[in-house]
Amino acid sequence: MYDITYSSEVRAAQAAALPVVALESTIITHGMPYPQNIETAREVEAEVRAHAAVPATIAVLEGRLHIGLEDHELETLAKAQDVAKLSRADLAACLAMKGTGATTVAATMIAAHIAGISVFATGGIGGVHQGAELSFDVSADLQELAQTPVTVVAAGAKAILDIPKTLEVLETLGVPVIGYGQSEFPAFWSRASGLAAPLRMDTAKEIAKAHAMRAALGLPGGQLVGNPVPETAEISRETLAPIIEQAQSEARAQGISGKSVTPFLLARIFELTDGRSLATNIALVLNNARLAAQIAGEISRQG
Ligand code: PSU
Ligand code: MN
Repeated sequence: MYDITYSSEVRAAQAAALPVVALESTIITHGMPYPQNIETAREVEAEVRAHAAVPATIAVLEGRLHIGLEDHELETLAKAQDVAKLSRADLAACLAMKGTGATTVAATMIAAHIAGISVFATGGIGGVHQGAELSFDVSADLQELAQTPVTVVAAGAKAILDIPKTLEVLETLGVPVIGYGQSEFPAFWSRASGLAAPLRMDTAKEIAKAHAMRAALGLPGGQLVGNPVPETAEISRETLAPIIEQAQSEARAQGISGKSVTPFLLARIFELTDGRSLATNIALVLNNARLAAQIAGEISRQG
């Protein structure tokens, strides 16, 4: 029905039952500017390999679902303009119309599950936007965590979101939210959010066991692991608060809505921090790739 292409590396890993980590592509096309996006994508893949797993960056290229990209495909995607941003609602239509698109957390989870991949590393998940009580802007990432059995490693939720409401919705949806190595839920650029993580685990092994336990119980859905950004790369909440405030008021003034909100805010925060937010973003994605590789390794050992 649809065309699926595995990279040579992922195909070999799966044939040998080696651990594989899924990676999203929206962060490449909509989350970071060129050329830092391609440099980061390559570094993240290298980080997964350095921790005994194989990376599978996921995207739709000319109507084919790709599980793992060859380097030239990664490069093409990183340079492309006007690539579609694919969430759950968009994936089938993009394949049907032979389009090209980058997958968000939600669409990457769907594709990872189709490909039999249990663990996925990203930067931050989508969530409940500030002002959602009026705009109804709640990322499809949250619903996806409720229904697709993939463990997602993120540095928490971006401070551009309403983090308390995001945690409430995840609780309602029955999604386990795990603080890794700390009791607080991290806030992407900052280690602290001021909010407790509902669960805490200190090892990849525990996270892998909890992943398997949900399947054993017949529970659908995945887990969200909040892995705090390394201390050396973090930007404090106090520093960021006025910058986020400014970016948000500009978004409101310019009538930015829907899919454009997250990319707009990320780009403005990058400018307003003179690029510092990007350095932090890169550090936290690498940190998440490392932990995801360890979890994937534990899952395959517990097999
Ligand atoms: N994390 C980043 N940069 C990003 C995103 C996450 O560091 O660009 C993307 C992810 O793909 C996530 C999406 O799924 O933003 C959420 O978008 P929305 O709020 O429109 O659902
Ligand atoms: Mn949205």
